[in-house]
Amino acid sequence: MPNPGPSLSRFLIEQQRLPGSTCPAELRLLIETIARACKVINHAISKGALGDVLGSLGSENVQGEVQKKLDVIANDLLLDSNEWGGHLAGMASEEMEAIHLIPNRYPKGEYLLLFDPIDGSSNVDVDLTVGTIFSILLAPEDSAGRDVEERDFLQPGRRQVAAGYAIYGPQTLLVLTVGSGVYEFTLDSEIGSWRLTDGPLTIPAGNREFAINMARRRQWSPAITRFVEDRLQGSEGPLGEDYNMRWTASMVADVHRILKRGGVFLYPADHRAGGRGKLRLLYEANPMAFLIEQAGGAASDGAKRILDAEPIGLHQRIGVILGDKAEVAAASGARS
Ligand code: P6P
Repeated sequence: MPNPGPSLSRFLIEQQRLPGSTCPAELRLLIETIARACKVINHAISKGALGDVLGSLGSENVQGEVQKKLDVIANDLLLDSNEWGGHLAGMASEEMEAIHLIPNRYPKGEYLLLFDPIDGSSNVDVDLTVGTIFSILLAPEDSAGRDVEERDFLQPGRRQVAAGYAIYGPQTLLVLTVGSGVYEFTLDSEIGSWRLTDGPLTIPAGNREFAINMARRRQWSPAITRFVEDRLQGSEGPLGEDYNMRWTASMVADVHRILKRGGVFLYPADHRAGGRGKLRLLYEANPMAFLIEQAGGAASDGAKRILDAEPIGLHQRIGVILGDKAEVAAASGARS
């Protein structure tokens, strides 16, 4: 990889020119708009206390979670940046109960954008890595000529045309797929340009690292309990090898680590919350599952492929096990 590699725009234009391209011009322009918004979000995060962006608003979002100032700042930035471009028929966000329609003063497009504006936002106040997750769908053909409705967003993840995340850590990165592999761009903040720095990414196999919140152990299924116990026993147990554990409380950070060095992430459905788990299907699990599968990994809810899950609600939750194929299979009940 030449360092620095091509800019995001040049990369996407070259993808657009490929025979059988999965990145038409309208999608390229939409992704460039999202990437520009993520640069502004990155700037807001980096100011921290100097920018009066830390702390909570005292309100709760539709998830019943305390809203951080940056949740709302990032949400509004993504809405304002994307609603005028003419690429979208509508948007949906973790921070908004209902979908967001494109104002009539702007042209409408054929795509639907779903996002978690700041994933892991509780980490911001303690200067830990957070991210923005996004998923892009095509609006159903029968929505042409009418306002889109929530039901138009309820598409299985296999219908995504693009997905990605920005990760605001020691570097600021954009990781993206349009269905032809996963590519990483690093923000050159001196010139404000995303530059290709890695890709196509392939999850390294055999990395013995698992990511799970051990504090929820009493709510796990027997299969998950056995999977984790086997790894905790390490070289003294049935696997005969030691494992390491990581938990960042930021899905973007855990998924990025897995894309770059392997391992497995688990936020399984547990006995609370009706057994559906914590993570949201449409704007967390689906985009991450698309990226992981494009990088040669697997993503399951513990029983079936996440990308085949048929959504029944905009904010529905789902169990998530993703990363190294063999580890996902083992956690989904197949004894490793
Ligand atoms: P817990 C952040 O709130 C998030 O949605 C994911 O980014 C993260 O993986 C998970 O929840 C952390 O959950 O229960 O460990 O705080």
